[in-house]
Amino acid sequence: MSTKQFDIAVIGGDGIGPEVVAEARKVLDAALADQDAQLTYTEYSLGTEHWLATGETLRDETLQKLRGHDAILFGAVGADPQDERIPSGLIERDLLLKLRFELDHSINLRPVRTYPGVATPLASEEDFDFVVVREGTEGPYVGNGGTLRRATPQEIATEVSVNTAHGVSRVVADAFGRAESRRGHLTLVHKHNVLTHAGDLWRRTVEAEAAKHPQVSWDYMHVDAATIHMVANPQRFDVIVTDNLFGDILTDLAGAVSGGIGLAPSASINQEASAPSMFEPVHGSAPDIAGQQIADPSAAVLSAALMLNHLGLSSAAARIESAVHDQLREWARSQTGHGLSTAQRGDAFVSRLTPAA
Ligand code: GGG
Repeated sequence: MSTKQFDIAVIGGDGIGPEVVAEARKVLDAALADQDAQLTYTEYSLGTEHWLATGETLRDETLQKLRGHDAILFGAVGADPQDERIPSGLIERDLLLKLRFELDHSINLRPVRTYPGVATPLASEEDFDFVVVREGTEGPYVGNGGTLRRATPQEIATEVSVNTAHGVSRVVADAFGRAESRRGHLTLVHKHNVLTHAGDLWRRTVEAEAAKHPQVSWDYMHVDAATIHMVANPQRFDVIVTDNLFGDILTDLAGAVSGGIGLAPSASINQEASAPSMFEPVHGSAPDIAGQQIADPSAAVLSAALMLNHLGLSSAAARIESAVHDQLREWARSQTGHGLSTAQRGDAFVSRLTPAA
């Protein structure tokens, strides 16, 4: 039996990113031990420290090297807001967003669910399970805008939201495909009553795609209404498709209502497989708790499971997901999870892994 080799780029990034990614690697290696698949890792030290040391965020040569990997395991980025040595948002834009744009991560996939035994802040204890398909390469995140008369009372700042027929149609097609293989319902979230130009394109695109998927029902929801439903009645969602900005904000809320942002995984997918896809927790770098070994690695570990699924290693992915779910349930039942370090949590997930069939 020949062993399948996968070449993984690892970017721990800033703050708690490297800490949670180390646990994801630990669980990946344990899940694949004695299996016919093996991951090799190349660490890329990118992020705030790298910028402070070199003045560079992501060199073209580094980007080229990253293109050669099978997947990227990513931690988190974002400098400490108190750190005046680094311009605000520089690393997010010039590293994370640049990677998503350059590697054409058109689909930012963010599964949201309740976890067995894990309390949510919601009044209802009913479970829910939906997926947000966030557009990943357009919207207001493209950096199209400018400032005139900066720092004067006459200052003008613009931030243009770019929505192309190509970009919108590919994410909408992906979302309908997912709805088809799930519970058959799609919700378009936008704000087309005021963002009329982009909203019109999104709505017409969904209508056109819906005609190809008669078995999928769909509805439309303004983003403000979606925030209410996500808190009051998240069970109504199956697949949400939305733009880059709305998806970013909604999935933080979704993480919070599902039991905490520390449990929320994500995948940034290149649909054509022309470049590696990237797998990262939804949470950011949390500089206030960095280096203390108190970050929850669950989201990074669940993102690693998404990566295995993407690489076709679905049974190992399922074993990791079950290990995390079982351990979260056990911590909730026994009330013993609170004082554990990041590494102890990773160890516990490893110990919960069932042997491969
Ligand atoms: N692990 C995700 C992360 O580092 N997030 C920081 C952030 O600012 N993200 C913006 C985005 O996901 O678009």
